[in-house]
Amino acid sequence: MEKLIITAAICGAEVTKKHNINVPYTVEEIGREAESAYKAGASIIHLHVRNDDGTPTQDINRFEECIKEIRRRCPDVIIQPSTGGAVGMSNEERIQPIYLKPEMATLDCGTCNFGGDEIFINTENTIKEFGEKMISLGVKPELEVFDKGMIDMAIRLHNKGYIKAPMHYNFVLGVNGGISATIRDLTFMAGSIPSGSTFTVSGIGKSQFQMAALSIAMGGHVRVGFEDNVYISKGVLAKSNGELVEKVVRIAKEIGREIASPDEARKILQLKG
Ligand code: KMH
Ligand code: ZN
Repeated sequence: MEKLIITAAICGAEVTKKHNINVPYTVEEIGREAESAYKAGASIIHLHVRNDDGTPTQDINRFEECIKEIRRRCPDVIIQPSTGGAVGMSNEERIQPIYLKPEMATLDCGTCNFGGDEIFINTENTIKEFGEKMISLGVKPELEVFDKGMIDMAIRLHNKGYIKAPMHYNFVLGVNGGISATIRDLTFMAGSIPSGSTFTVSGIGKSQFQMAALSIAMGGHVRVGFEDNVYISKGVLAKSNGELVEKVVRIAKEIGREIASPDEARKILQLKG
C-alpha cells in the first residue's frame, strides 16, 4: 500500500475556543498548531484563517501572513488553503487565497445543508469558476465531497475540462446534511471515484478515528484536526492538533501503513512541488 498522507485541518471556520480553548485564531496560534501537527506526522495543513477575535476571514493578506508563519516553522509542509471559507461568504471572498498560488486548495463540489438553518452553497457555476481559476494558476484542487452526488458533479466537470485528473477527493462524512460516517457509505464513496484518483477521509465529530482507521486499512488517506473534531477520546478535549495526528500515526503503525513525508505526499498526489 502507498504511504499514508495525513492532513491536519487545524482551525476550520465554525469551531471556536468555546469548543476547545486550543482552537487557533491568531497568526502565532495558527503557526503553533500547524507545527504541532507537522511534527507529529502531518504532511498537509488544510488552512482556514481567523481574525484575532476568532471571526473567520478569507482575506488574502491574513492568509499570506499565516502561510509565512507556517513556512517558518514547517519549511516543507504542503499548505492547502480553504476556498470554502465560512457559510454565507461570497465567491469573491472565498477564492482569494488561490491568488497566492498554493500547491493545493479545496474545491467544494456541491451544495448541502450545514446544520440548523445553514446552507453551504456551491452552485455548478461556482465550481466551474473555481475549477478554471485553479487550473490557470496551477493549484491542485482537493475535491471536497459531502455526498455521493458531489463525486458525480466532479466527474462531469472533469469531463468538461474544469477539473484535471488525477483527481484527489476528500470524503467528508458525518456533516449534518451530508452522507453519514458509516462503513457502508465510505465503501460506496470509495467505489464511486474514477480509477487513478486518490482519496482522504474526514470523519466528523465522534466518528473521526473510526473513519480514519477504515481509510488507513482501505488504502485511503486521512484528515483529522479541530475543524472536524476537538476530542482526543470520549469527553476528553485534545490538547493540540498534534495530539490528534499522533493518534492517527499510532493506528497506522499498528495496521502497517507507513507515514508519507511532505515530499512523498507530493509524489502520491502528483503535485508539481
Ligand atoms: N467551513 C465550511 C462551510 C472547505 O474548507 O473547503 C466549508 C469548508 C470546506 O470548510
Ligand atoms: Zn475547511
